[in-house]
Amino acid sequence: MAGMLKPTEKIWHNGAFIPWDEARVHVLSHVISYGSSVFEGIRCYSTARGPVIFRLREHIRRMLDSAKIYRFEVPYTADELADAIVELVRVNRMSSCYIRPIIMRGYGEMGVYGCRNPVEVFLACWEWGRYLGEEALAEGVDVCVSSWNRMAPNTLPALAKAGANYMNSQLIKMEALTNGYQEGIALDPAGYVSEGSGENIFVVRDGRILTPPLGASVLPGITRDTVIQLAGDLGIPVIETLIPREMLYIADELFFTGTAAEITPIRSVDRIVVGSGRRGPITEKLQKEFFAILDGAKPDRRGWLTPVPAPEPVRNS
Ligand code: PPE
Repeated sequence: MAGMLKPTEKIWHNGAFIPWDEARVHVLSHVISYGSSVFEGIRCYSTARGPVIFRLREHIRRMLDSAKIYRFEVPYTADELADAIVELVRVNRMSSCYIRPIIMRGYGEMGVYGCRNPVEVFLACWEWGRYLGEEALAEGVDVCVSSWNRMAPNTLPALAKAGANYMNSQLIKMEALTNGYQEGIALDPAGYVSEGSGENIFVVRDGRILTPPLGASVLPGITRDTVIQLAGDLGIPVIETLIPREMLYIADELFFTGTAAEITPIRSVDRIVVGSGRRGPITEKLQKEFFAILDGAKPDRRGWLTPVPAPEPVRNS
């Protein structure tokens, strides 16, 4: 995750491509004071047949769901946003990248209400490497249980991927890094396992996979859904159930899922070694299946990949 953001050429703003440096908002935009944004994180992978965007439709659907929860009126359809995102990757000539669509309430009135402020839509992309460090995918990460809980039901809606939720994520992440861990696992308000600051979590025990249900204040992760489907294909049972904290310590395997984190093994929790202390066999099997689909080695059985057409050739004059 370390390293400065490396600019790409263009950012899409309300229907037009503008230069990276011109994608600005006014400091008194509604979003700055009141956190009124919803966003997505999407990955585009490089394959022999060109770049492919992973589960684009599902990400756009979740963003429009987030917007609906917060009464944003978005002046673009899902298809328009999908086309714009494909075009974004194409015009920036990316072979692989991370895509960040953002919808926010802009500049206009002050005050909490916000519904009379303009809704601004930005689509940006850049190169983003391994989220939890270079070795994380193979070696696993060391994590803690956070002293911060996820949001209580009916406070900040967890099903919405809203910018404001990430103030809670920041508390979890800052505490974890301050204490020498790579990530924190938050519990829900009842004390059951919820999720990482930016990842869903899975527990493997006795050949079965457990993951917290949506009611445990988790983001409905698209990688979470992917892993549930892939485990089904591999004949590994998955149960969505409340998970007590101590199950983390006695798990055979633990792993995070997320667009940025992909499938990252967890090798210790609160300095208690998980299983063998290295990536477990079920985690590895799921990773292999996941990456085989992403790099085109295995067929895209469910239409998860959206191809990006080749960019215009660079003309020498
Ligand atoms: N929970 C949270 C809180 C979360 O932020 C993410 C994604 C997930 C679960 C996994 O969801 P999905 O990506 O759909 O599988 N976190 C994004 C933001 C990371 C960031 O630091 O920014 C991501 O992984 O892109």
